[in-house]
Amino acid sequence: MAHRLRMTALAYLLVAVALIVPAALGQGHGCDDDYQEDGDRTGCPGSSHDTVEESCHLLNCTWCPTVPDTPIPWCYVSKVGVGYVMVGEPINSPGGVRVELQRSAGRTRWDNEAENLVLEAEFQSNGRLRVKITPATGPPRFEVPIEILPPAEGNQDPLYELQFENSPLFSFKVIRKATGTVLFDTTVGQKNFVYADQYLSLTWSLPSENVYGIGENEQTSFKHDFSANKRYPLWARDHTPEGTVNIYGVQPYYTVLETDGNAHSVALVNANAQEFTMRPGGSINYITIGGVLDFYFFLGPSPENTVQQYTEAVGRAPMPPYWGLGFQLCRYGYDSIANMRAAVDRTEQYDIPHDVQYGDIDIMLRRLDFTYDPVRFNGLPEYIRELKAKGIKFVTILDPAISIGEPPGSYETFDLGQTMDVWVKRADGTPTQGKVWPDPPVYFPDYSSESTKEWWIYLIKEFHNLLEYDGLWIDMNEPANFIDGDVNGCPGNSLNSPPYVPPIFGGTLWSFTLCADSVQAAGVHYDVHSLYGWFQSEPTLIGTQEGTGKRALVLSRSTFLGSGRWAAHWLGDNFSRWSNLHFSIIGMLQYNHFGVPLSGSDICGFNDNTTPEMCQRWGQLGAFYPFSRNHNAIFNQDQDPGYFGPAVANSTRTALRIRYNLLPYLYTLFHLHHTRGDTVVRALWHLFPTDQVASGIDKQFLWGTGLLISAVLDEGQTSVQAYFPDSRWFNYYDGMEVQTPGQTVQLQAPLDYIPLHVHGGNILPTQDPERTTLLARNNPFGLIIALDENQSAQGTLFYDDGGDTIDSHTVGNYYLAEYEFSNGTLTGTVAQNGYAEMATKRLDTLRLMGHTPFRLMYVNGNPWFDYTVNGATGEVTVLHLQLPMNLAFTVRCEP
Ligand code: MIG
Repeated sequence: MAHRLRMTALAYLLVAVALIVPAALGQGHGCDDDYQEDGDRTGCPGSSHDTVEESCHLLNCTWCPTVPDTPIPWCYVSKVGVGYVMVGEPINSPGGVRVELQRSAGRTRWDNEAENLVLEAEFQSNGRLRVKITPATGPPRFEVPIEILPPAEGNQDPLYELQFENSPLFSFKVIRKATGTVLFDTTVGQKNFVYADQYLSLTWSLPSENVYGIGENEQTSFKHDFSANKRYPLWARDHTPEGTVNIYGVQPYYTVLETDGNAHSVALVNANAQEFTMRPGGSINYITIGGVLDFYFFLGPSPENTVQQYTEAVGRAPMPPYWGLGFQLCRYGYDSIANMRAAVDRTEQYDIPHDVQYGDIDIMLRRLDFTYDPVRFNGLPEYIRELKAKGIKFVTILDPAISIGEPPGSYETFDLGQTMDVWVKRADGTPTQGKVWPDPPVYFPDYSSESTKEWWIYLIKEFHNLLEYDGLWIDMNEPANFIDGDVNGCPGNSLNSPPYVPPIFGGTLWSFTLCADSVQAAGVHYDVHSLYGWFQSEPTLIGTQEGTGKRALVLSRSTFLGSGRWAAHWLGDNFSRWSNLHFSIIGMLQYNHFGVPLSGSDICGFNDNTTPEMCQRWGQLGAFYPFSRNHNAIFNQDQDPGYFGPAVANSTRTALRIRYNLLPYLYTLFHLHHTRGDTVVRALWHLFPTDQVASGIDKQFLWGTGLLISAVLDEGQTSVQAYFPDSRWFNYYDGMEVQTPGQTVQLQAPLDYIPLHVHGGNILPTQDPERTTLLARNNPFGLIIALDENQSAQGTLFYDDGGDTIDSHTVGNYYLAEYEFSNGTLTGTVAQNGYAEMATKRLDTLRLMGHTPFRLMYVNGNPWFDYTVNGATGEVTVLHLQLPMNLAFTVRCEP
C-alpha cells in the first residue's frame, strides 16, 4: 500500500508535467495514442501498480494515467498495435527470401517512422543466417562498416527455417529445423515493432532462459537472470564496471543454450546507442536509436560451433606472441623508474615468472603520447633493453587524445596531425576540442579516416626508435573526454538530443565523450561513437608490427563486434574486492564468446587497495586468465606479487609455474581459436550442454576441453565447492581421480593451493617452466595424458618461433603434432614440420592418468623401464624419453 501511495504522488507529478509541457512531448493528455476507457483496459502483462510510464513502454504497452488508488490499470494492452503488415507473399530466391512490409494503422509517438520496410534474409551458410530490415525508400541509413567474411561451407542444407506471419501484424520466426525449436520469435512484440528514424524497437521471445552475453557491462552471473528484469544500455563509455552501467565496449551478441543442449547465437550489427531488456518469461526487448536492424544467427548446434561460426563471420584473433601468454606486470603510478625497477626486482627476487613489463601514462612527459619523461624515467630506453636481455618484453600505453598546447615545431604528433588533418570535427568543420590527460586541451584523432590511420602508423613506427616496445596498449578510446562534448558544449539538435536516449550512464550521448553531431569520415559521431576503439585497433596493430618487425600485442579498452581480429582486452578498472574475482571469470568467458580470447582482468584489482590474502587468491586465479596481468591504480599501495612478502610471492610463483608448464597447451588453444574459432577459456556447459547444473556454473572454468580451474574466490576460505559433470577428472597435482563425478564436491584449498583438474580424454602438451618464456621454450616437452572411460585420449601441439614471424600460419614455418592414446598405445605424429628448431627439442616426460594396471612398457617397440607408478593414485610417470620432437613415436602399455 505504501508503494501505491508513493506512486500515486509520482503519477500526479507526471500528469502535471505532461500538462505543462505538452508541446515538448508532442501529445496533449499524458496518454499514448491508444486511449481506452477505464473499463476497456486489460492490464499489461508484466506490469504492476508500481509500473511507471517508461517501463510500461518497455513492456510494449499503452500508458494512460487515470484516477489514483483504483484497480484500473494505467499500463494496458494496446488494441491498435503499431507494427507492420506484410504486403504480398514472401519472395524466395535460391540464397534467401525477401518480404515487403507496410506500416499498420497505429501511430507511435516517434517521428519519421518508415512507411515501408524490406526484410531481406540471406541464407549465408548452413549455419549462418542474416536477417536485415531496412526502410524501402528514403535516404540510406548508417550501417556499420564491418567486414563480414564469407563462410567456408555452403547453404545447401540450412539448419534453420524462417517463417512469416500476419496475425494480425507481421512477425517472423527463426526455427531450428532438426528439432522444431523456435529460436527467435517476434510474435510477442508484433504490436510494438517500431522503425522510426531515431527509435527502432523489436521484441522477441527465446526458447530458453539460458542466455549468455550482451556487453560490455559487469554481470554478476554468466547466465542471465530473467526474473531480475535487467536493462542493459550499450554505448562505449569510460566507467568502472558496476552492474548494468554501460562501459568500455559494445558487444550486441548473445548465446542461447536451448533446453535440449543445442545452442545458437545472435549478433546485432548495430553501433548506435541501444539497450537490451531481459524480460521475465524469457524475451528480449531491443531498442536502438539509429542504424538498421541487421541480425546474424549462428545455429551451432554445439556451443563451440556458435563461436566458430560467429568468428568465421567477424574474424578471428591472430596468434598472440608466445610471450604474450606469460605473466605481465603493470601499475599506474610507478612515477619513477626506481619504483618500476623495484617492482621488477621484487618479482625476480622471488623467482616469479615475468614476461612483460608495462609503462602507463606516468612514464610520459606531461602525459603526451609518444614521449617519456627524461627526468622521472631517466634511462628508460636503456632499462627496456636491460629487461629485454633478461627476456622481459615491454608494452606501453597510448591515449587517443592529442595535446594542442605544445609550442609549434616542438611536438610532431600534433604538428603532423594538423598537416594531415586527422581530427574529429565539429559540425562547423573546426576540430572538436576536449580535455583528457595532458594539461592543455586536446583534439581527437578520427581513426575512421585514412589519413589518420597513416599518421598513427607512422608515429607508432617512429616511436619504436625512442622506446623499443614489443606491444602497445590503447586506453581511453571510448573515446573518454573529461568535459562533456566539447569546450563549447554541444549544439541543440536531434543528434545531440535525440527524442529517446537509452538509460546510459550520464543520461546524454555526449556525457564524458564527444558531441554526437561531431563529424568523422565514417559518419556522424552519433552513429560511429562506439566504433572509436574498433577503428583504432587495426592501425595500432599494423603500426606495432611494422615498428617491431614482429608479432605484436595490442591491448584495447574499447571493443566492438570483431575487435578480436586486432586486439586483446582487459576488463577495465575493476576493484580490489572479493566479488570481482568471480566477475572476472564471467567477463573473460563473455569475451571468449565475443571472439576476443586474450582477455582477463587486473589481477589483485585496479581501484582501491587489495589485501595480501585477496592478492594471493587473485594471483592463483589470474594465473589462469588467458591474459594474465597484475595492474594497479595510481596512489594505491603496491601490489606486485613480490610486494607482500613470501606467502603471496610463493603461491603466485607456484601458480604461475603451473601456467608456464601448460603454456604449450594454452598456445595450442590459441591456434585452435585462430584456425577454427574455438574458445580458449570456456564454461562447463560448452562440454556438457545437456547438464542442467553446468548451465549455471560460472565460478569454475576450463582451458579448452582439458583443464578445469576451481579457484577460491572468497575471503577466509580454505575449501571450494566444485562441480564435476559426469566424466573422468584427475587432480592435476597427483593424478588422483575424482571419485564421485556428477556432483558438487568440497575440495580442500589451503591458501597456497589452487584446485586444478585434468579432464579425461585429453592430452595436454607441457614444457618445464622458467622465469620467462624465452628460457622455458628451450626446455624439454612433456605430455599429460588423462584417459576417458574408454581408456583413450587425444591432443594437439602447435608450436612455432613464438612471434618472430608475424603470421607463421600463412608462412607455414610452424609445427603441429597430433597425439592419440587408444588400445594401450600412445601415438605421436607430426602433421606439419615447418619449424626447424623442433629437431633439436625433445619429448622427455609423460604423465599418464587413469590407465588400468599394465605389465610392460615399450617405446618405439623397445622395452622401457624408466617409469614410476604412484601407488595411491595410479598415475604413471615416464621419464627421460629423449624423443626428438620432429619424429613420430609410439609408447605402448602391455597388460
Ligand atoms: O583515467 O592510464 O583503464 O588501466 O591505468 C585513467 C591510466 C586512465 C584507465 C585505464 C587504466 C590505466 C589508467 N587509465
